[in-house]
Amino acid sequence: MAAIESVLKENRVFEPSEDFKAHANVSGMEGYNALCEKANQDYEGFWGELAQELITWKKPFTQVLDESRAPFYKWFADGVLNISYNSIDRHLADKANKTAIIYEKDDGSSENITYQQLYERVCRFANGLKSLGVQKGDRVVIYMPMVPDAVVAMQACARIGAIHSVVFGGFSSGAVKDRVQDAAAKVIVTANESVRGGKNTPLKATVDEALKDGDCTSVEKVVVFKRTATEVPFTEGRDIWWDDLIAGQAAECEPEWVDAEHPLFILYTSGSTGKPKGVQHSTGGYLLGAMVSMKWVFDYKPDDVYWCTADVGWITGHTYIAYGPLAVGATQVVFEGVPTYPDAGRFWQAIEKHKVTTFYTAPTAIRSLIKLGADLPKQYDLSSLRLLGTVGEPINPEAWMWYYEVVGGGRCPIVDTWWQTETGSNMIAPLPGAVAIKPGSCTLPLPGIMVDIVDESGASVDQSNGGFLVISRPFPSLLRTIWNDDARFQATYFPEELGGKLYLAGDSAHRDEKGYVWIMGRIDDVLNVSGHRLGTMEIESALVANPLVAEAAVVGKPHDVKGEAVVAFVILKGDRPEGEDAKRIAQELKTWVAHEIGKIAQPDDIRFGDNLPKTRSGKIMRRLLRTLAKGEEITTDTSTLENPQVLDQLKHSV
Ligand code: 6R9
Repeated sequence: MAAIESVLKENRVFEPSEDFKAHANVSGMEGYNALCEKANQDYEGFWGELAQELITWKKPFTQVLDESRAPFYKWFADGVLNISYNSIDRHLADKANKTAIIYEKDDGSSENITYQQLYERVCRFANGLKSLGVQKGDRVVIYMPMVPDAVVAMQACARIGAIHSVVFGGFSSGAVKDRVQDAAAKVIVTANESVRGGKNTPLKATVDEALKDGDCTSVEKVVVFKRTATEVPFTEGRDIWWDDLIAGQAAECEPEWVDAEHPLFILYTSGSTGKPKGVQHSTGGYLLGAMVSMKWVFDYKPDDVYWCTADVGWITGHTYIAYGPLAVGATQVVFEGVPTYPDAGRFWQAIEKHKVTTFYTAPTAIRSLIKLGADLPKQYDLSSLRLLGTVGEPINPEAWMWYYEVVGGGRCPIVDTWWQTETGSNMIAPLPGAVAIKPGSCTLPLPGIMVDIVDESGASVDQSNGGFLVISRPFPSLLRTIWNDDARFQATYFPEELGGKLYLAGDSAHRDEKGYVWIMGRIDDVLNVSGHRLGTMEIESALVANPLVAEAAVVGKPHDVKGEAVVAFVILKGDRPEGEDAKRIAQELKTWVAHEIGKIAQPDDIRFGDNLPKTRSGKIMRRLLRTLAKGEEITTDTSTLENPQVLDQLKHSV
């Protein structure tokens, strides 16, 4: 609770500077309030006008919002568009030679790609996909390193109306297999290897492993991008090199015009129960959310050099790399490497080199860079920066102040953006030329986003009381459903208990006297490790899938860099191991989880007991496990426990 308490006591306020305000896309609270007022008075008119202004439609829409099948909302449903056309083609008339992507490679070299070149690369690859038989509505899994070609692959899918499902390159073969099967993907796009931090990691081999049992019957082709010179085994008839696929393909490809509601992509994310959910996004509403936030939150200007450090495997990399910046015609950095290679000055060095104006990263990266080199930013010229952003988890005020003063020189507003895979784009974040910022608060909702904080019955709580964060009106970039699971979509996000009409975000929050939102944490069993969402259930299922394990419970404990670390309480089928045995098995289980899900899910701390603390009715007392994980004494009553003696065993990490 330490971080949260310090957040609660935070009372520093930073007003936008006159200079920033004067040039901002939304200027002053007058500007912000006017937009909110408009949204309040004519909600559909507000969104409809923005959609007309920002998106190029092949055929304009006549209806803004269709609520007839709530909560399966439709936006701009009879409008027809293509998001790749909106991201690239429409810029060619006046920006063909503008740099779209600055590819900052792992080794420190870089390469610029203009909008014209991006257009040709996307068209060639789109034609290549078509030549493999990929059609509108087919699913394509993209399992790629952070190279511009990952963006090319996503844009190419969008261009031909195929639905992409990007799987983060750090996920294991098990995760790839689950996602391929759930979406019944026809094609997988991967690379022989990724290059990060000077190290090569196989990707194609992981895909081979995911496909080796023959359970992924939907997959017809695997396209392999050659990132390194390393040869990889090919399966005859199935695998094809990217370069061979595009050889001879035309550099033009007529976009597939789709309805606004046509699914653009599926992105899997963790929930409290079961397997990861395939969050399904639309084309038109999603694009509008991405563009509006580029304009309002990132205050996009044509001469900006924008850099979002996320991986395209996460929603931030979708909205704020693959689509948003391109849709507004920005120049952006696409970074292949890691923040600490060759040293912890890498971000600052690249900001200096490319004269970055807008920099968007995660609190966990900031914390680790403070730890490794709080003085390093001073060695670089960061005067090009004008705006900073964070996303993924609450930022502690100490890290916020360092970011503000040392990186931003006290000159750059910080946009702390609260949103989710499901919301598609920023929901709560300061408009930097309008809203004064406070360290640790994501401040106020974007105009048109109706945020509330409610109790268990769905009633608004009094100001200053904590509660569930909800969004009370549908908005364009909201997920449309969970892939193949409408019932789970409805039950998870629009629960009957809250009346069935409120979008339940899964976070708790409270508001201060100015209405500023302070996120307190998840209300479900979802951990936030280095800004990545992990379901405790997923890790538990991975552990019990190991032949040695009888039962497992996973909780989070505070970690000064990662935010939260994974602690696993494990009961083996045999005797409780001790000494060297325990160490060996703990290591084995860590490796196992890395293999089942990916390294990011690997427990930091494993503890063995004869049993888990359970109530007499057999419920695991997670509250006690969380206390033990933190290394705190249990002071509450444990008399309802069936087996209090196990608490002592579970105190000790291996
Ligand atoms: C974009 C993204 C969503 C969860 C969300 C919340 C946490 C994200 C935050 C934040 C506090 C912020 N979260 N941004 N908490 N302040 N600015 O991260 O999507 O991976 O789906 O995670 O992350 O708990 O519910 P996703």
